[in-house]
Amino acid sequence: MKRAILVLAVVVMVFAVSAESVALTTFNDELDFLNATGPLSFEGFEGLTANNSVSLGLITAPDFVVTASNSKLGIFDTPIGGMFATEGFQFLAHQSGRDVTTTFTFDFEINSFGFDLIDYGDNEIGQLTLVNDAGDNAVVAVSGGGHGNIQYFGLISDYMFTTAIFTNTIDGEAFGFDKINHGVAVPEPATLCLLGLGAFVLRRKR
Ligand SMILES: [Ca+2]
Ligand SMILES: [Ca+2]
Ligand SMILES: [Ca+2]
Repeated sequence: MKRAILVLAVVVMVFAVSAESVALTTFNDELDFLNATGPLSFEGFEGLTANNSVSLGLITAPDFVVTASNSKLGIFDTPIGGMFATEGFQFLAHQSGRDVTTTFTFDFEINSFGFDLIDYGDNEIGQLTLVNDAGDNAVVAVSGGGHGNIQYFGLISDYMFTTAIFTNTIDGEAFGFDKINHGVAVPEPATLCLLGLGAFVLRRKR
């Protein structure tokens, strides 16, 4: 009976810590993001076949697929229109447009997703937003960056998701992705500490 009460107490403590955090944490620095998540899977598009044309509706990477509502995706191994690889030689490009979506669908549930966004918003006024199937919403980038700009965006959700949908509001806007980090972030240190304390108390009581 005492043990059951202890378990309940630990669960309540962990829940109290979780309830304080927001549903979504975003990052604009890759190092900050990776420090928060711990090791993640990486995709830099180096193993995919470069078609050097924005003519594809579907791109398949080892852990995810990317689709576009206007079917203007491509894998490039050479810079084009201010877009270029930020790792290796290859990157994913999307010749987007107003209200066009770019969708990443992962093969496994994840809670962490980060990437370099290249040459977004150098055309006209607008923004790029993201929603996922955990119900999170975020503004990924707004216009104003110069030709060839690089912006980092990372998010850690409190919930697991498999789909992330980007919506762009700028006419004729092309942008690229590289250095995709994705996977499951390790629990926060405070939560780990409480779980460890709970296990310790239970062991002592046995
Ligand atoms: Ca690359
Ligand atoms: Ca450009
Ligand atoms: Ca652009």
